[in-house]
Amino acid sequence: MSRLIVVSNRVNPPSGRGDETVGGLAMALSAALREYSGLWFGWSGKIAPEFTGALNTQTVKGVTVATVDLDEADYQEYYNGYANKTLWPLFHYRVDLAAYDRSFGEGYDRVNRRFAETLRPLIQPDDLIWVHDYHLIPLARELRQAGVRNRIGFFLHIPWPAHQLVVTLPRHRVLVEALFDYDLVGFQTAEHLQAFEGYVTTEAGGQILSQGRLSAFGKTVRADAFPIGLDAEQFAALARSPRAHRSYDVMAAHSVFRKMIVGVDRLDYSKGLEERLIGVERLLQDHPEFRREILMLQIAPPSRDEVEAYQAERAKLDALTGRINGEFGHMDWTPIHYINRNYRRDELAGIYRAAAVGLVTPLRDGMNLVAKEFVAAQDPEDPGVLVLSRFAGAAMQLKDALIINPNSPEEIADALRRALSMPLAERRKRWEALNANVQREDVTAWRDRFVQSLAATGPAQLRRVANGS
Ligand code: GDG
Repeated sequence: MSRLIVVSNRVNPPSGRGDETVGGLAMALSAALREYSGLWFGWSGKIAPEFTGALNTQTVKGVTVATVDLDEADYQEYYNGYANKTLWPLFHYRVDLAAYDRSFGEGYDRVNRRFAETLRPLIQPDDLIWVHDYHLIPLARELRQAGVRNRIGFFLHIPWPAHQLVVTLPRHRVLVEALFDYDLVGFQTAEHLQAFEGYVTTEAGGQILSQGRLSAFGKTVRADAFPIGLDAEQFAALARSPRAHRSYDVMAAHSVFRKMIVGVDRLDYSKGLEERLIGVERLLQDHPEFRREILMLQIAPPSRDEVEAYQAERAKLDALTGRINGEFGHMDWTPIHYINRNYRRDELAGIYRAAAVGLVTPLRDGMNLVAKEFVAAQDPEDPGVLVLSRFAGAAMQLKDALIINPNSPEEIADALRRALSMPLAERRKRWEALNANVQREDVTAWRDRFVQSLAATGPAQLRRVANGS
């Protein structure tokens, strides 16, 4: 009889109040943990004077959560360092921003070892363990060394890059070999899976076996694509909630006689925010008929603002917004509304619904849930149009969006022009196809497929609690 243990860098289960503010992933994982009577383990987000390994365990809305504090060196070397200054830029094709500092790699290994040591006593013999994201790639290796024989799966939320990029990482073989200590490795898209296979066959001298298995380093692992989805039905319901109505009304009143283009992103250089603004600028330059007719709302809550590259990105966006507004704005019209604030999820849903165009332009993105949220929030009678970068994992599924290359301001401007002028019948047809995909391939389907694939790598049966949801 198995339980499910989820491990992620940060742990953020629903609080019991105001679930509208909790992300879909947290909700979906919590639901899985309730269903499989499991445990969620990770960093508390707190920094202690020194690492003690003391566990803080509590049960929140039926989900048992166990967290551990890290120390300052862990935070700087593992989190700010190897995770956010080395792996994140490299895996998003920004070799120019990737920092290689020996202390970062040491901190990364140390925290993974500390996680393994702290988690080890909580594991029961047939628990399934599901590890999330680039912060924790070596966790299975550390658990195996501590004698853990359970089935362990890993899901990478961000892209797996082409092998030519992976090899720019010092000790890349060690990192990739660590993935072979899992039973199942999941990627967002077939493209990321193929890139991983490319590394295994060309760099590691490995082989692609049958049934999604790969062999290298004297080990085998199952690897597959599991595109993550949205809590789609819930999100569509959020878009009809009172708070969403209020934010919808505010935006509708604000953009009266104008069409709104919306962007929502963590302030991150991978999201193509500069390229997006330059695309809007190009629309205003090349198509003066849209001046005063549109309004771009960009919500960009700051993230990782201790990392220099994020500070630099913020400064560039401040300057770019000022330039475009200065050039095109009038006393009664400001083309770009750029806001570094976090909104509630239900407010976001209303904002998406009030927009004529959702503009999603990452230069690289594992999936991009904003694109799916925009679709789920639309009014079926009068849906907005999604303009989506081909470099978002979501573009593999959302083929009825207007797909663009975000490096081309002309392509963005052309797609915006087309979206802003699109007849209702075409908008509806495209939206229906997009929404069918978003609703069908939702977060529950994703999570069940992953957990079942992991369970299928071994003999134990998952125990579902009788009234689990
Ligand atoms: C990683 C991968 C992959 C944004 N602003 C606010 C807010 N958000 C929410 C969005 C959305 C989430 O943040 C962002 O999700 P994304 O998928 O777009 O991107 P990452 O944060 O980079 O996530 C990504 C994802 O993992 C899941 O696997 O898709 O590729 O990079 O849900 O709505 N939420 C609230 N207020 C805001 O102001 N409440």
